[in-house]
Amino acid sequence: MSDYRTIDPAAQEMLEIAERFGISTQFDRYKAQQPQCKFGLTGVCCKICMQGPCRIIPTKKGADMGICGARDYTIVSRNVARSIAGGASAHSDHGREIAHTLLATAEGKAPDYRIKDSDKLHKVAQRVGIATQGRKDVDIAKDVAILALNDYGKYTEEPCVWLDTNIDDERKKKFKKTRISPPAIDRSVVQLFHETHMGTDADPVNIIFGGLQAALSDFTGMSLSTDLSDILFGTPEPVKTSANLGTLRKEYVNIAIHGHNPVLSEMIVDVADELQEEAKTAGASGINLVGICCTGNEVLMRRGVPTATNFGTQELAIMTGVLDAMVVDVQCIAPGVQEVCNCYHTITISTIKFSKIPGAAHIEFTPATAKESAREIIRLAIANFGNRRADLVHIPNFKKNVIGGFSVEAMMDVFSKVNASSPISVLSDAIKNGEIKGICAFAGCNNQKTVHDGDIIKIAEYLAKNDVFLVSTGCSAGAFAKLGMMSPEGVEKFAGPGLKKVIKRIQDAAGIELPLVFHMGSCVDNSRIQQLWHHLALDMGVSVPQLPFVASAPEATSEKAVSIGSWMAAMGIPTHVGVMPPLDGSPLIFDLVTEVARDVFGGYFILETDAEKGAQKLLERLEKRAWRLKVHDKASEIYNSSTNLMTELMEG
Ligand code: NFS
Ligand code: SF4
Repeated sequence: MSDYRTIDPAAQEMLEIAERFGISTQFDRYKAQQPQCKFGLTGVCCKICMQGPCRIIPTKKGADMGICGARDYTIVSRNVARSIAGGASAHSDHGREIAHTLLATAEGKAPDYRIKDSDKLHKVAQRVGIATQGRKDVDIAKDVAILALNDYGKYTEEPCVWLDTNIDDERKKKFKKTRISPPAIDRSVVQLFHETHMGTDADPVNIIFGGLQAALSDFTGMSLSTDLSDILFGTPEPVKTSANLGTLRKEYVNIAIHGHNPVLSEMIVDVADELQEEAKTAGASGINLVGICCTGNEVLMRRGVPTATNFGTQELAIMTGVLDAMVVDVQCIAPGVQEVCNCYHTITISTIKFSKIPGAAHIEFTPATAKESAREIIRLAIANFGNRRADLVHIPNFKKNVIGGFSVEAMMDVFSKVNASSPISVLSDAIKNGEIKGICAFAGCNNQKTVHDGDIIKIAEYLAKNDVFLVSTGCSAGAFAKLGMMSPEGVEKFAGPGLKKVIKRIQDAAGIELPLVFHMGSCVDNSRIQQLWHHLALDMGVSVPQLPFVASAPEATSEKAVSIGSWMAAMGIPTHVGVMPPLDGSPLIFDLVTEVARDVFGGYFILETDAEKGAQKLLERLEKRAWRLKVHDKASEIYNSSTNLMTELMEG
């Protein structure tokens, strides 16, 4: 096959098998959907009321408006805003589940969970203003959980705690002035659906600001999700593991955990340890767990579980013929996995009341009966081991070393070996002395509109060569892990001289091997990336829009990616998206998010589908911001002026 639509060699191998057996995957169905509807692609299709769908045709008299009179800019902004609401719902509902689990744990109603990271509990409590002195962990945890749940539905107007305690004063003022600080997570999502209902808001700028308010509530939900997950399951520390389909093992009962919420996957990991003997009785050598998508990232970060693959290639894991169960919870589970299961012995097991797939087995999972359900799930996988068909077994002999587990705490711990009094200065000093040009965070998904994993790797290679420090989350992190860029070999192969020097310096001082791309977790852990830039900005004495820090989602796909990108831009980060979002049907909205946003927030979108150009633009932004920092440092030295006054006018 010459027209590979992935650069992952293991996936290429499996796609050949799919072709040989005539098994339909996302790759085939993308082709089958062509040509995709241009109205939808550019965002000018409206079907929010039953008079629709209305499509904007600028050249046709009368069709330049919807039936109700909505213009292209109203329709495009409404559609984008509704995507943000979808993303914010998914992330924040995931966070809510964790908060409820923490509360139940503190109240003794979830006996299988415990507070694993007391240190983080105390730090979070102090940050959000909950007393810790002389109090028991369970009491503190209860207060923290209730305060977090309060961010979802409080009736007062003060800012959400998990937003307010994570940003600097400059951003607080900015969000207040632009009126996008969410009153509460749920309320901002509901309000946005109201705002974008037929015949409510027609003002595109107003709608986009409503969208940004929901995007900040998305941030609020994910930041509390990360905090409370760390409290319950431990804050990630550097860990060695491996990635790609070669992590599946023929002699073992292979179970893939796929989806998002560690409330389920942590229990599966615990119980798998317990049930190793039962697997042996069934004739296997033991149980081999692998992760897919963000659950993969969660259990890689905390437990060192290998990653099998990411979003675009999830179905291919089943085609190895050795996957005895795919356990899923919520989000990013392609229903197509069940189609592939129909051709193999693999059972997909759904676990959440509101997330089922026709044809899949369902074993309900609740925090109150966590281990019991986890045992039942794993036993189903063990029982299925004997149903394998030897003639269908094919495991690509491809896996890469991974060093992951870089929470901000872990990173600072490692950096502290270079600079004990101010670990974060390891990065700010390297920026100031020009060894690195800045930092780029890779986030987001796989998207069939590009070559799977291709642009993620291409852009990272370009930036690494040009001395940009790289961090990553989500399915981008999956790509780096699978293809060897989260390893010391990646540093040797791809880092420019300055970046190599910095990584080596840290590595030598800390006495541990370091990767080229630092794995910071799942998509909700983009909150860790925010923490990194927040600390860096404080350390450098500037506000976020002056910081040489950019983000890139070369293969953005989900609504969650839209909401993450939106809060990143609102926080002051130039954010590259490598797939055209459905908004170029309105030149006004296109300008708003790529240009006007820069003047208002300092952050904005770089919409560029050509990877090489995207990479160049990201580097340019970093160089420009780094240069401005130097100019302003020099000027403040000469004139002894205060810093922020100078740079107030130099954002973006
Ligand atoms: Ni993020 Fe995770 Fe992957 Fe995209 Fe989906 S798994 S939350 S949305 S596809 S990166
Ligand atoms: Fe058409 Fe207006 Fe209804 Fe949208 S809201 S479908 S533009 S009539």
